[in-house]
Amino acid sequence: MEKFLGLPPDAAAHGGEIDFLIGLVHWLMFALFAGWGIYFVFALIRFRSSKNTTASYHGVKGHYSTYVEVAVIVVEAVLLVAFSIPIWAKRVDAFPAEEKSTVVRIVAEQFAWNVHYPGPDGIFGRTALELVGTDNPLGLDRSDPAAKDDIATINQFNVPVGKPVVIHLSSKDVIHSLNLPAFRVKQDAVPGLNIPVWFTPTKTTQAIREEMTTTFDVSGAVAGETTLRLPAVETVRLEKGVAHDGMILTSDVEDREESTVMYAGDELSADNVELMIESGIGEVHARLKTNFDRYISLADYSDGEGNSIIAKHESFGPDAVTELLRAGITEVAARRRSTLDPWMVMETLNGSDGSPIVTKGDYLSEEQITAVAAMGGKTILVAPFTPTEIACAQLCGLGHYRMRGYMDVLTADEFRTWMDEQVSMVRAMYGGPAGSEPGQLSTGDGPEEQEN
Ligand SMILES: [Cu+2]
Repeated sequence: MEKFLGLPPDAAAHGGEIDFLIGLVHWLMFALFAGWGIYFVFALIRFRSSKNTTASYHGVKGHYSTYVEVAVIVVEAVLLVAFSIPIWAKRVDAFPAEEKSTVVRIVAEQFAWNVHYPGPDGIFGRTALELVGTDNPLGLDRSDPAAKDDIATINQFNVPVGKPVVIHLSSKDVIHSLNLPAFRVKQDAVPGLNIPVWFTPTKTTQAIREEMTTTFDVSGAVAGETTLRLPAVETVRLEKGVAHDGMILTSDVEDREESTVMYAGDELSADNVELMIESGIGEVHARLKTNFDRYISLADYSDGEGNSIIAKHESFGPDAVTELLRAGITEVAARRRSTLDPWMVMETLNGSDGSPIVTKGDYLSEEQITAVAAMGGKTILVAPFTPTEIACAQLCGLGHYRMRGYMDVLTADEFRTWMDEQVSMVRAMYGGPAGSEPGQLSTGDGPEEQEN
């Protein structure tokens, strides 16, 4: 059942229990669904109107429905008492000793995850509200001796494998939710509360990638090469009350005083048309708002003066399309963008001269896909770049979708090396006499945000 549900890879010591329970709940739901479905069909046939011209006012006389209800309640009670409550109790009561764990504070904010490590002394430095600023999102007081070796990162959460992780979770603004799918952790972060959560990572992020390795179809990606015909620029006569749905302006529109009324890219909605007519504008240049976001260019295109509009392998944004049209370009060589999800290359492929075209650990780029296809390659082994990311599981604001942290489970050695680097960096800044400079920050080093 767990396989069938398509759960994310399980990389936590307690993950099996959670998955088992999820499986049980789904079996119960499946039984109820099937039972109700069968009864529904039975009722449709048994009580069809042609055989039952008058309604029965007596209803059910047998006791079967009561037995079934009792049975469902018993099954649910067993699920709750025998499985859910013991598993939950372990999560919230049986915390590991902090000396034997990786202890961090995670402070959520719109729209980032601030991670605070206590450093080698194991003591979290003092934080103060007055010190919170863009350079010091945790409000860490570096004049406190315990704070001098504290590490603060933004959207980068590194932990060693095989050792319990204890997170003290809080929030600076609204309710967020720390979601670590691969570690079966989901906990709301509530302003004013400090909520502890814990888990033990059993696999490194790289081991999860190895597990999730799959083949990327290079020849399929390249087979989608095509010529895109850009929508023609039309001259549109504006008439009061007439909207041109699906059309956008291709140049800024100015009134007689040369102040801009509308910008290129604005839509020809009824309101906008009316506004332009009121400003004395009779005609505009516009085009269909065809969207080529999902395509990448297969050539460099520039305008008459040689300024680049779009480079090979870049995505087409709406501005690029308008600029191409302005430069008189109506057709472009393109293919569908094939790397909507960030992939990590899992095998090194060498070209004919022996130098690598793609290297294990690379972020798979469109350039590399083209290069591998050019040397006759059909597939590349790839794995998800961020199989262990942190997602916010609360709709916490308009930038919610940006609230992603990169979590990396490292080997003990890799973690020590990373921690040593961070500590020496912080010591270099704060090791001397007490200073009041803001905290040293490292930000997430995951793949760059994809434009959509
Ligand atoms: Cu959030």
